[in-house]
Amino acid sequence: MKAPIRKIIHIDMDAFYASVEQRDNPDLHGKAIAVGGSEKRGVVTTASYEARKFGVRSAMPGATARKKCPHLIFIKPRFNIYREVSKQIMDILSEYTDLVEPMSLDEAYLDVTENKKGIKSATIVAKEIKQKIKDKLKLSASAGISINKFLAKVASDMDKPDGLFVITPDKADEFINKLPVEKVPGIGRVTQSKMKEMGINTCTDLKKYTRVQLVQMFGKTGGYYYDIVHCEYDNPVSPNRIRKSVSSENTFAEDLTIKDDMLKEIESLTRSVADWLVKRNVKGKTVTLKIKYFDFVQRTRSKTVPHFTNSFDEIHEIAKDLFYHPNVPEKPVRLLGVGVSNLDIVENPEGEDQIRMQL
Ligand code: TTP
Ligand code: MG
Repeated sequence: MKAPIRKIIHIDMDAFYASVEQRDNPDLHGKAIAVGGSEKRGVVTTASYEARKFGVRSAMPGATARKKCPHLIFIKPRFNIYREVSKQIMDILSEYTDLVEPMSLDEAYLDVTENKKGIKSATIVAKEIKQKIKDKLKLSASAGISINKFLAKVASDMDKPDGLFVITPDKADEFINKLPVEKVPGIGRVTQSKMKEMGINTCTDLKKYTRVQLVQMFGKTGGYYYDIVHCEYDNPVSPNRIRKSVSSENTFAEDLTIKDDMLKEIESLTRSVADWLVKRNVKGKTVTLKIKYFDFVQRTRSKTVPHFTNSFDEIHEIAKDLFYHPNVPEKPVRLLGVGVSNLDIVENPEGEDQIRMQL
């Protein structure tokens, strides 16, 4: 018997940190605010929708944000509060199903094919959830509803803020065909520009390649691209997965032979790992550098520090130290990777215990 089509919901809070701040301080209602630092090295974690109108964005340096929006109000983040609110959100989701997979503080997947309330329509479940979040927490969420996690996530972003967007099974193919690659979760900026160079702009363009070709072109993630564009992606919603590490690695089109190029690469890999950690307010104790040489010989070396960190500078220093390890052979390098493990929280990854970011 064919398995029933799954009903997956992706919930993502609107301007999460900023909305919590506006909720808790009526003076901030309707105002352009940024959560984060305005000082020299400060970064915006997120901005209220009022501030986004001026071009203020997540990960933007505070000084740039101030220039774009001179009346912007900067608020210091209160991570403990966001964690608490996150727990309350996840509790609401758990009223409907135990198949809840939190992806970060403000985002989760639910499989409501079978649900605790016996509601047939996933759209009705999503509406109820949004209303509960509004009533109980005075916050707004966007929901995406579809047949797999990939489409549900894309859908939740279609109608933000306070959105509700459904991609029904019969419309899935048509939707995927039109989807530009920059909207596909997991296709980062570097891959996007690689795809653009190859004339791949939409998922229809990706469909022109076989699975084997995509794997040859993009490594293991090529298989994921194949699955999502052909609607064969069916990674289940998996509660209680523990994320043990985060890493970022890159295989080069041509082996690197110049030390400076390797160091530049290590810097950019460290940047994406540190960004990931900072975005989620997660820290780790162990930094690992992975090097694969042209002859496929692989070395990994790690260093553990006594305290938790997610500082780019600190992780970068350690990664460079590991690179300068006296026994590192001087041979052309085909792959470099930087990872951080021994994390201070339990998180739910997409897929394996170890998540690898796409560069
Ligand atoms: P997002 O869901 O990406 O953003 P958001 O909820 O603020 O806004 P949207 O309505 O577009 O969903 O991230 C959730 C929270 O994670 C966000 O409120 C703050 C934090 N965050 C960072 O700290 N750094 C970042 O670069 C991003 C993107 C988010
Ligand atoms: Mg959000």
